[in-house]
Amino acid sequence: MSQLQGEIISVGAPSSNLGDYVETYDNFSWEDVEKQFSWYETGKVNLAYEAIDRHVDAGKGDQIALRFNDPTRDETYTFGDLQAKSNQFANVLRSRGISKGDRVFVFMPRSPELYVSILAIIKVGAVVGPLFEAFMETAVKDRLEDSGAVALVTTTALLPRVKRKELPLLQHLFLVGKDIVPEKGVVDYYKEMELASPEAEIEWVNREDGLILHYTSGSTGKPKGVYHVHNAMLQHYYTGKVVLDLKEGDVYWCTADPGWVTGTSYGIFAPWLHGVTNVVRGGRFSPGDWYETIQKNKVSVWYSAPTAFRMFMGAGEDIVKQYDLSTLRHILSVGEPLNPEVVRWGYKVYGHRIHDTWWMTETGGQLICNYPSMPIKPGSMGKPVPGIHAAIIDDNGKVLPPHRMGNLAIRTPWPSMMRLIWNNAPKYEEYFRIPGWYISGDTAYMDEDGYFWFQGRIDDVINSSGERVGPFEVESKLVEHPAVAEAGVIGKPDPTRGEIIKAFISLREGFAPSEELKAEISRFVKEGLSAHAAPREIEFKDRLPKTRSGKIMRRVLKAWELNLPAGDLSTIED
Ligand code: 6R9
Repeated sequence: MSQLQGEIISVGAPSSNLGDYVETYDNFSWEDVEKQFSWYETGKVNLAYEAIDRHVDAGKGDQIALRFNDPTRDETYTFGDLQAKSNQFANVLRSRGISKGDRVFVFMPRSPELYVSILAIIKVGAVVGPLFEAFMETAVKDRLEDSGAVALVTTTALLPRVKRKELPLLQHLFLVGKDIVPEKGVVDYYKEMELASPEAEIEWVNREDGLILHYTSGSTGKPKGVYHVHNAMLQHYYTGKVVLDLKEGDVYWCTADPGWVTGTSYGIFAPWLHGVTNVVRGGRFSPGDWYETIQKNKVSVWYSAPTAFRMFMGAGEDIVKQYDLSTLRHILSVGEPLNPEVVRWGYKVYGHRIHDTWWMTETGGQLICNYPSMPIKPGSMGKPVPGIHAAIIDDNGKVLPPHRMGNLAIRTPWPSMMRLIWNNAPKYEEYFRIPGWYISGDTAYMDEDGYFWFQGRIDDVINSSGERVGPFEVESKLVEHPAVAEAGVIGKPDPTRGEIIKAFISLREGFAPSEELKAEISRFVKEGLSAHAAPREIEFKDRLPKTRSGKIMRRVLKAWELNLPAGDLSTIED
């Protein structure tokens, strides 16, 4: 495990909002962060006001808030435009009786209308529920039903996936599209927007009032509704400052869809709380189109995911040279372990360190990060951000010393901590079963310098002949092999060893599966990491099962292996 340590990339932090790297944050206080918000003086709280209207009131109405590109649209909106449009839609919502506390869902591909809708829902004090556009019938129904949603904003194309007859509480459908047939409960989005006034009162709320409900899958059971409140804006703002390093004039691009928490906390809230230009790109991943997005929009801060960076790595260096990426200042990653190989490759090819960040839907915002002012140890998630206290604890709540693997836990509370699992108090309490701590469900260890190293989900850790093996470490090693594009590693039950390590591998362009290659890859891990970490079995696959946020679904691999049902697949890529 320790072979990754000691390797540090520490250059390249010329400027950072956190100042020079500091070891302690004795002076940190959330109250200082509160002072950044207008409600600190006025007492009037609403995240949408802080994200949009406040900038207009401060004379920045003409600055560009949103640059939207997809294969069919290329549009720019100022903060003034977003203020007017979100006011218009707020008025449309109110005309149908939508008010504070109602759950209103959005179900559409990335588009300016999606961002306007989310802002408007928040403006009227309702709780927004984002659904990923690729959800099919059951996934949509489960979430609308569980949350008791009263309204849904969707497109004519996605409408067939909404089983209205089975959802008695769903009274209003706001439809984005052409030729909408008038019908009870159906509102033509474009038509009503044209008629609506661009002026609207904001619903002032309390900091503890509902903001957003994100459904996320656990290892078992149906997806859970993770409920966040307006107070989360403290975390969004603060991490936007010290982790994303956002500054006046930045052009920021977060590649996540708002159906996932990264696409809202960091695809909407953090950048707009800072008043920077937010780039949104619709459509599918392709290395050329994505580099083109950076070049065309002059992106300076880029937040993406390991799966994308691995695909860029697979696409090679030559394509990078065809684009001007010189505007980039800061690159970040989230969602799954960022392999050291990818950090090294990014540093070589982009000239920037890719900064890993760790957090979860439940945490609402970034907690453990490589912030720009600190030296990076490739493979580590970094250190807790100021204001956050993280530790490795055992199942009884005892804090473990450095290098001992255990539960990654966070001292409660922090501003963006989830406040509820909708309709499921027992599930919520499970996370807080050890008094004073939030138990993440991830395992990790901390090194002597206070850096955290991700090991796996509790249920993914492999025990082979009494040796604990974190699948991430094996996967990281595997993708360093020139033939390996992606790898997923599971523990396969074995009568003598408890479990053996089995790797599912997709190969890079130009490599063909063979027994020789299997042996060579296994030897590569044995020689590069350790004998007990080397896969005893390898299976080549054209593609690996992934969630739409890019995580390799080890539990699906495990189900394939054991011939078991794969469980809830509502978040699988396709
Ligand atoms: C933001 C987000 C959360 C789970 C989390 C962990 C994994 C996220 C990671 C990471 C290793 C990182 N995860 N960031 N693992 N290194 N930097 O991804 O939320 O979709 O709820 O997933 O993702 O296992 O517990 P979410």
